[in-house]
Amino acid sequence: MKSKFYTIFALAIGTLSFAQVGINTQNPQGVFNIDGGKNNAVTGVPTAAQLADDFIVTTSGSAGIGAIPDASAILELNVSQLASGSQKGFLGPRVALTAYNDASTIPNPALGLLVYNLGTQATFTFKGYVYWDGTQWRPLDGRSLQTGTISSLRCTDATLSPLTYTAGTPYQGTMSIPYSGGNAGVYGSQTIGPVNGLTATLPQGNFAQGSGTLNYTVSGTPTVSSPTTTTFPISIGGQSCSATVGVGKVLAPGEYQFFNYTLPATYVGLLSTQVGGTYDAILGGKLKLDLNFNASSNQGSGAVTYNPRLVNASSSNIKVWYSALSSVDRFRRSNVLLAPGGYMETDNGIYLNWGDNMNSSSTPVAATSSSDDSQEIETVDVIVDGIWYRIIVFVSVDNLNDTDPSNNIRRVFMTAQRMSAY
Ligand SMILES: [Ca+2]
Ligand SMILES: [Ca+2]
Ligand SMILES: [Ca+2]
Repeated sequence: MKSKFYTIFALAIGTLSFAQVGINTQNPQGVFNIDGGKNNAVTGVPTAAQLADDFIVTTSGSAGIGAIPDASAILELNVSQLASGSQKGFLGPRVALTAYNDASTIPNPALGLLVYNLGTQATFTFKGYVYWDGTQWRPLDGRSLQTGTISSLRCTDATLSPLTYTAGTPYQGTMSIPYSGGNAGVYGSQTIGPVNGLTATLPQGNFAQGSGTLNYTVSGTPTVSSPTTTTFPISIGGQSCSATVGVGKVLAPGEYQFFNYTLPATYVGLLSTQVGGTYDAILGGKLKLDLNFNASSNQGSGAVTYNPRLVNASSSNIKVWYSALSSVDRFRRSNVLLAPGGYMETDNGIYLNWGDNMNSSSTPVAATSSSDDSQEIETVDVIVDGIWYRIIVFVSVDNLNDTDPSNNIRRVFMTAQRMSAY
């Protein structure tokens, strides 16, 4: 009774004398101060720790809980003085909105109104804080939560990076599929496959407003090797198509591709065997460009040491026409139906040797003859299933500027250009 009397007395005094009201305190801060813990200093400004259980309203109408509100804040909530294990959070209104643009569950929401959406309505399952932007509820990152739609999905332009995979070797890459006509709306996560041991996944996200690209993560251990393709059925944003990837690089009309390799000058065998699983000289997923080294190129001159070879790298027959012009010879065939794995050589052998200089001595020449049959280049025009490519093959032996033949290397340059639109 006694303490109540004093409190009421103090309150009355406060009200009369200073137009300030204190509850549980004779030393109110601001115009209204509840000292929940009744622990504030009787005079002076209470410490931050003493204010931890206070509710204060200032003369400007700002409110502070756990603190005298900062001058810049209309409302300050401060839990910094509460011990770890006893701290608290801000709990906003929790509602179950029915749609991204629901303006009736909360009638006429004010611009910037903030609520926590429970996501319990089947028509609007997003869980989290959302604010009203005047026309729709958006999460704090500002994206739209309307159902995402697109007007076209272009699987024909799907790309895979890295371009190729090898059976039995774990693969991780990205399949990109462009689209247009996006409404900036949201789409759910997807998992497609596995197809040929590969699974495509897409985390939930938002379409762009207009054109954009979907980036699926592709991972797994493939059961097939490129250029054998993998086809993922894609359905998103109201559009569906089949994305076929894994064929390898497909040149656009006019586009060049450079293939560069180095290998020992003494190696005998196929270039692709020497390079191994990263060998990528494959055109249109069908025609592998290979070189068959039949002898060491560590010779002076006059020896044929390799032959270019066109290989069917696909699992179906391919039809091939070619005409080859080397700097020594010329060859051609038409209407060749190559079986899967089958090959056709484009010359009777290409001169490749170390040539003039520096295997027993390093002597600059002032003048020399024009030819010694140590170097040759071949251009192959080839049509594969109706697409014309031009391939230029240039292999050199580099003696690395010393007189030791054992370190000599071959440098392989192959350039392929697609010469036709179809
Ligand atoms: Ca207090
Ligand atoms: Ca020849
Ligand atoms: Ca050398």
